[in-house]
Amino acid sequence: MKQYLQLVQDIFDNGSWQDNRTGVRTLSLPGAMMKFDLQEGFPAVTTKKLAFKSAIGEMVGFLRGSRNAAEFRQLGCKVWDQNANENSQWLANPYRLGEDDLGPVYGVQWRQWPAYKLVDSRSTQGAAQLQDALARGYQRIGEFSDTGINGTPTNGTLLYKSIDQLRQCLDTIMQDPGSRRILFHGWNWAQLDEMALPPCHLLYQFLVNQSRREISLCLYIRSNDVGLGTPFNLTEGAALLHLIGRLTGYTPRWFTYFIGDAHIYENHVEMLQEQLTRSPYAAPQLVLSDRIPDYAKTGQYEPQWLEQIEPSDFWLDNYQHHAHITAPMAV
Ligand code: DHF
Ligand code: TMP
Repeated sequence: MKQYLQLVQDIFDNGSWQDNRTGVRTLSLPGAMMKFDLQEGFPAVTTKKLAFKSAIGEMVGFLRGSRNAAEFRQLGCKVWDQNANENSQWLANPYRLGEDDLGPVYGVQWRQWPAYKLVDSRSTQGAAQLQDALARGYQRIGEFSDTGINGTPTNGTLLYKSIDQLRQCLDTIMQDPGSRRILFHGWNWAQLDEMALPPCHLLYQFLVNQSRREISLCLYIRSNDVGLGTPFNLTEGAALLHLIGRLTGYTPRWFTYFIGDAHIYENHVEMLQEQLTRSPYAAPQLVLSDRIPDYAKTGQYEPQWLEQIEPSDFWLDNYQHHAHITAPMAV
């Protein structure tokens, strides 16, 4: 994986030292991008042993809407334990539901984004709006009033429903593949204060090429720990694109990975310098279990597989890698 090593080198060459909430300094670079052709192979890091099963377990937890480190552990992924149970600020957060809770992180937002709708009392169409919203699954909560930035009062009837963003993306890929609006988002302002960690990978956009029968993904990560986080996030994004492609009948093609703050923690410098001395191996291939229906073969759209997927449905073929190395995670 040349691009990963190039990113590491770029941060060493052009990054600057920054302080942050964890107390472990980082060498940081504002803005970075990597772009992978998944037809050329799977973007697994080869200059160390990738904890592939752990990364896939994390992704499966997201698909199931998990918010609890114990559920991730059951899926073979221990990486959330520290964020759930070892950060004193989070331990003191009144929204924390107890041992192992993470708050409404990734999966909750992906599958159950809490959405509110206000039927403005000034609207002459209030009754029609209310009826329309109720018909689309919103529940009426009560009356509401607020004062906006310019002192204009807003009041009316408040409605609520949870939105399965990921399912909506799949449905749109099936129904309107030319859409440029097939995306899901994790940055929910209303709930950032209820989370153990605000989302790092937060915007996923799918792009369909109908004539080539290909699907691509653009992923935006606001903050990326290049030593530990990036190898996982690359694995998860690429595996998700393979899965969505399988369920909707498209071949996974371009995976474009954008980073806001790309950083190397001070205590990861040695691990990454060691990786720069190693030559990357050819990319492996991702294999998805035959259990997962291929829409291109069956013609049956079965989105319920998003919840039925297991970590054992994914494996890497021809994964050649250098020796295992790791480093501590900054909490
Ligand atoms: N905090 C920080 N500071 N960096 C992160 O990357 C991060 N990632 C989180 C939660 N909080 C975070 C979730 N993802 C590891 C990998 C991904 C991850 C968290 C931790 C990690 O420690 N990886 C080790 C061990 C993996 C294993 O054996 O399961 C590695 O060597 O890859
Ligand atoms: P921050 O919220 O202060 O940016 O800290 C989050 C840290 O976790 C930061 O180093 C980025 C890292 N991270 C990833 O790189 N990838 C991930 O998937 C997660 C959850 C965190």
